[in-house]
Amino acid sequence: MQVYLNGKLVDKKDAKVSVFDHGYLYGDGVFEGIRSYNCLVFKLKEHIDRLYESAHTIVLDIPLSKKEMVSAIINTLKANSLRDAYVRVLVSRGEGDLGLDPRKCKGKETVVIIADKIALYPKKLYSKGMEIITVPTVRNIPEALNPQVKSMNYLNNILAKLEAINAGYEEALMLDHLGYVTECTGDNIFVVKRGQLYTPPQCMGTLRGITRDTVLDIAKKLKLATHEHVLTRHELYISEECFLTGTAAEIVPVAKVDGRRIGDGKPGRVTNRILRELKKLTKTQGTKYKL
Ligand code: PXG
Repeated sequence: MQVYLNGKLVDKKDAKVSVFDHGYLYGDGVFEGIRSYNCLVFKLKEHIDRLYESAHTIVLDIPLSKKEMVSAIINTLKANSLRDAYVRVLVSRGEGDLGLDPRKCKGKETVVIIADKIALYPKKLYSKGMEIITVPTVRNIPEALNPQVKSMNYLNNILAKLEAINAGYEEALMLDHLGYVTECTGDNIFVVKRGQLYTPPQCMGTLRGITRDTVLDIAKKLKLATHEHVLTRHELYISEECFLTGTAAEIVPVAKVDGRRIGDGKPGRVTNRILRELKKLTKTQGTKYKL
């Protein structure tokens, strides 16, 4: 495997970063997870824009222009001869000293691009639906660490994931500090009620997922009404269908929330319809590259 590290493609065993990198010391950095399908990188511009927006908010200079970042991603995919891949782009503050002061890292930002085969949830989850559970750890509030910033500090999500796993579930539903639904640990959440789609607004402490936006676009194309609306767990429990969205997972049907069966407990008609449309898009849209 070839890994992009600060302008060079190096062998996986040589892809090493300093222990003094503030990404390692403090989780001080940003990242993106991107997918390619049959040599088409899906929503590449959107992912790059979000990466640079996250970096802007944490005052991190990415030492590549957006155009150079696109080339670096494509070159990493080519170097690994990957048609279908999951790409992880990471930009950290770089090497500093044992102190928080980010000025010490100025000009030493670390850029890493890893392209690998994609590991999805087990196939059975897609046909049977996932059971999720609300966890005690609340989603970071935007005033503290805004979930819109896809930072390298994912402890909030990891703590929630641990709580779900400890309870015997694959995925956690995270609420905000007022008890409203935000998202799962690496996926946005949707419900269907009377044939209409509902998802929490981005100001609720949810990441504005690129798959989420794609699903909203698909729904509009299918003439389904969409609402970015505050949701409580009650709205989830009484929904006809529920599903999660994310770049890695695509669309995962949810069969039960906190032990309450959703609809008839099977992937619903609207969910399947949207999934079919998403698959069509990933086959036909994207930034093309040649191996
Ligand atoms: N919410 C959160 C908190 C995320 O991290 C999504 C929603 C979905 O966004 P996109 O743009 O992908 O539709 C994400 C992103 C993993 C993993 O290993 C998943 C994400 C990020 C990092 C790791 O499952 N998903």
